[in-house]
Amino acid sequence: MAASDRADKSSREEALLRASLTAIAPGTALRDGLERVLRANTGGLIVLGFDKTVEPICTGGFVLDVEFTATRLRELCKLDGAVVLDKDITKIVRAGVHLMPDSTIPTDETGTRHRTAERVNRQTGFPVVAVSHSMRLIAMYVNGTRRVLEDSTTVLSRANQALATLERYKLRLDEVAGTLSALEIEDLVTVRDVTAVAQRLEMVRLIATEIAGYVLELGIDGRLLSLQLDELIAGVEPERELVARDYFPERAAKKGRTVTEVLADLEALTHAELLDLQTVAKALGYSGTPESLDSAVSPRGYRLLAKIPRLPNTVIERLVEHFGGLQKLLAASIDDLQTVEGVGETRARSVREGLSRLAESSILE
Ligand code: 3AT
Ligand code: 3AT
Ligand code: MN
Repeated sequence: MAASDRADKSSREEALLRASLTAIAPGTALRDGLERVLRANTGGLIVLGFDKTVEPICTGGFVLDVEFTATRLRELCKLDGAVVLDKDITKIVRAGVHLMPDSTIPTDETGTRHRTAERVNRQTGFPVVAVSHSMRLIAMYVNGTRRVLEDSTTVLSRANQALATLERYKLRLDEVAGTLSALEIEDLVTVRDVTAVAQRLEMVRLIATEIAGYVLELGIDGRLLSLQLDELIAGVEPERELVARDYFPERAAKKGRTVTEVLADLEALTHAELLDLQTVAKALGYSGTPESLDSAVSPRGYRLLAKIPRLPNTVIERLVEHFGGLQKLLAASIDDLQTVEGVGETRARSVREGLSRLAESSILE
């Protein structure tokens, strides 16, 4: 398989996993129904989708076409066999069916219900849920792998630990970003300072992605977590792009690399790789040798200009293009600023004042 096909497949699988976790999360009728089956202690085998790949492996049972409800699911799981739903989980299409998936499909499970669930998922691609009678748990087979559904208390305690980590990472990010601003004003930035900010931004993004997974899994029980997450990561995504654009090396641009690629390369770094500044510097487009970390660099000015209130992006673009760097912007008079298209006297004044305010508040400690 080509690398791009593999990337396609894994992003499709990720999307399916996200959709399945959302469909089965606390607060949905499906989860309510599964909890009822678990309490009724009958066990259950539920296929989350019906099409021409599912139909031929359904034998026996009853053909239904009724609206999906949690209580109907519980009643129908009292029958021997599987329940088949449509893929949007709005209808129950079959009940009491004996599923006969291809027996050559490998499975690691032992019980017949779980072996069937794994095989049907692998064969049809639809998620399959097994409510175990003997083990008292709900497992979902998605993309050929098994995920046990945990109760919200367990997931929340893990999520809260991750949230505490995120808070610490965010504090550290704010520190290094503040230092970078001060160094930019003084024109004393080295590759190491930029890389430290990029590193912290990615670490925040990584842990935020983990928490976003918990938010999906928690459904209605994750609302508070979701609010806390949004508040902590507000501005992080734009900041990643601003840093990448401020320091995108000319040399990399000449080789045909783009800022989008820089961002994708940063995103692809694992937690272990992020701990190594040289690897992060390389992703940013620098050579990444130990000496190069100490070489001086200057920002274009996107990140600091973005801190000036009510300055449209188009004007920021023109200002950077016209002046070519933050130091020239800082040295520009109101008259100089007005030579840029779209910058009248009022705007020139607000840019001038905005930059002066930033310079005053960013004094190195
Ligand atoms: P009971 O009257 O409930 O004992 P049944 O025909 O209703 O029989 P079930 O569907 O309840 O059967 O299945 C009971 C167990 O039988 C589940 C599984 O451990 C075993 N079993 C069913 N089909 C097979 C099979 N093809 N191969 C091995 N074991 C099977
Ligand atoms: P438990 O953990 O015991 O609930 P298991 O994987 O050990 O699950 P069993 O062999 O005990 O599974 O079978 C339990 C029931 O699962 C029996 C039957 O109602 C259902 N079942 C098993 N295989 C199929 C199948 N191929 N199609 C439909 N229902 C099945
Ligand atoms: Mn069993």
